[in-house]
Amino acid sequence: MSPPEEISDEEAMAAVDEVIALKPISTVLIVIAMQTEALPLVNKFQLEEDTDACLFPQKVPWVRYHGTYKDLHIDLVWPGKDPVLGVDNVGTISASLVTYASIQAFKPDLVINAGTAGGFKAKGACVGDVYVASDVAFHDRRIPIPVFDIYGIGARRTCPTPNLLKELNLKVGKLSTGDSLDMSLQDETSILANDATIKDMEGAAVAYVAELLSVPAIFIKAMTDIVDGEKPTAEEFLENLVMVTAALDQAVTQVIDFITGKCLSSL
Ligand code: FMC
Repeated sequence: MSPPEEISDEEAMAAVDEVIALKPISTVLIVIAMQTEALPLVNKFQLEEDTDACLFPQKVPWVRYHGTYKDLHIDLVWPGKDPVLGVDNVGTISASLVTYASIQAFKPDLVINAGTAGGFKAKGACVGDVYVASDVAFHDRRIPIPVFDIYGIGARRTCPTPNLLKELNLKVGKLSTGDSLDMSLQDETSILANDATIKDMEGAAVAYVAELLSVPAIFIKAMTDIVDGEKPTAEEFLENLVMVTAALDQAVTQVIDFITGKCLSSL
């Protein structure tokens, strides 16, 4: 009898990836930053708020909604509100923590980070547009030491979804993430270097955690404000938040409908 053929670790990993890519997606984790963005989706998918105290550490403000929609199990998580200030826990830190804890607890096949964002009109973005991010990177992690500089930017390609993009009428652009709603001159330089069309406060952080835990992730971002426009960002953001959330809600529903019954390799 001939000895079994040796395969390298890389070949074994590729074989595992192929099996995963061909497995139908059954569990999706939706990561959202703000309550205003989360609630329409909770209603649309008829999700229930979780009361199981053991899933997240005690006393954290994170909120999980869950349910089954067209055979797909959906967990939707939102990092809740600051217990003292009462505002949404936006930004990279809360997004990373809740993504990490949720992937560990719910073992999703796919992560969807959905939210509002700013867009650049110089790249063709308009208020109300919904984008799928092709790439993500950070714009406020400047480490001017060789190689650390590249680490700081943290550029990543997102999970490719050519069929989803063909089928749904969504725009595609690069996403740049930082922990500020406004934009300093240094941030602007980095955003230009990242070739970004979209600017948010969570995407690249969610991408980092998803990659760390080997879960594919996609990013759906609806434009509340035009970063290179005339209006002050905070004012424009607040003015459009509710209206743009409806566009986000519609796009996420289309994406979930598209995903249902498919495997990763056919997205
Ligand atoms: N810059 C950065 N973030 C945002 C933005 C902009 N012009 N418009 N909307 C956002 C998103 C962020 O990701 C936060 O979750 C929230 O809206 C603003 O605090």
